[in-house]
Amino acid sequence: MTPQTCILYGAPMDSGKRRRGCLMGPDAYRTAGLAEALQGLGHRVEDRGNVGPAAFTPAPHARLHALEETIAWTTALADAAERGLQEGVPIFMGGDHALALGTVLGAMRHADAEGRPLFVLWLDAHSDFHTPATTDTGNLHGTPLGYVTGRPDFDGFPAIGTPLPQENIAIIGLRSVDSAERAALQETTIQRVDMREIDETGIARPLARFLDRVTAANGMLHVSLDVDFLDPSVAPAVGTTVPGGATIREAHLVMEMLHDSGLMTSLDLVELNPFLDERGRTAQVMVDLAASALGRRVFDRPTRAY
Ligand code: HAR
Ligand code: MN
Ligand code: MN
Ligand code: MN
Repeated sequence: MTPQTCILYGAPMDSGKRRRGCLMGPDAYRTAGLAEALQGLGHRVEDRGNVGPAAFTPAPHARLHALEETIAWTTALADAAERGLQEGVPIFMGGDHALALGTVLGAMRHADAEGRPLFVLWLDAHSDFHTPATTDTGNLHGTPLGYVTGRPDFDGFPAIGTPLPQENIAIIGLRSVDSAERAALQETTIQRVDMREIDETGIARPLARFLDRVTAANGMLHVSLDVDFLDPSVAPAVGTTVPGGATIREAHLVMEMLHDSGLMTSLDLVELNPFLDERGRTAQVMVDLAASALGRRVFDRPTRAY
């Protein structure tokens, strides 16, 4: 296995939705031993501490929750991702999924500078394809894929430059898509893999199809892993549980295939809400999944039993 430089950033962002607790995520990942697990695989690991939002003035908005704070985080996290990618594989310990507004933007800037295309793998029950105008909850964690693909109405957010091409995105694990998102998604070339397809064909086939496209394009690959990709029975610590999610083995297979592909250049671990966890088991599962993406084999000892 090729040793890599893993750069950990805490992103205690909690502004992407109303239910609080994701700000405890970075501490839970540190407590569960993420750095040690990656070090144990032979990687060089640096924990750069926590990122914080750029300066902002809170201004109540009629529909959108914590808009100004979310914009401020987006600015700061885009910078962190862009810098981290220059030095290694940045791993963002979230924080809610709104953090991907920034991390994907930073990855887009980096890929642009490298003259390589960026691909995004979104592992999630949800499509997170809203715009600030279409979200019915006002929770901006439901919007990052809308933002990076250049959908309208992201007023006040950093300009994205050239949008991420739809065909460079795969969403795997879908089972909760709002009607406005569904209508918009149907007009796109985003590869959408729902739980039914996973049940019918297995998870490896659609993932391999996507990874082959990344390889063919010599692309960089940002992976965004939402806790609710997993079934709530194995990953209860998330505010937006949806039954019928990926099993531990399906999730590990995805991570193992990512490692075998050698394609992943950055990673988000998002939506962990330690306030909702049971004796740290969800944090532990997420640490094990991250370790699998970085080379842990299935016959290796898990970080801790769960
Ligand atoms: N679609 C719903 C909404 O907009 C739920 C979004 C949940 N998004 C999270 N989890 N990032 O994926 O509120
Ligand atoms: Mn999400
Ligand atoms: Mn989700
Ligand atoms: Mn393997």
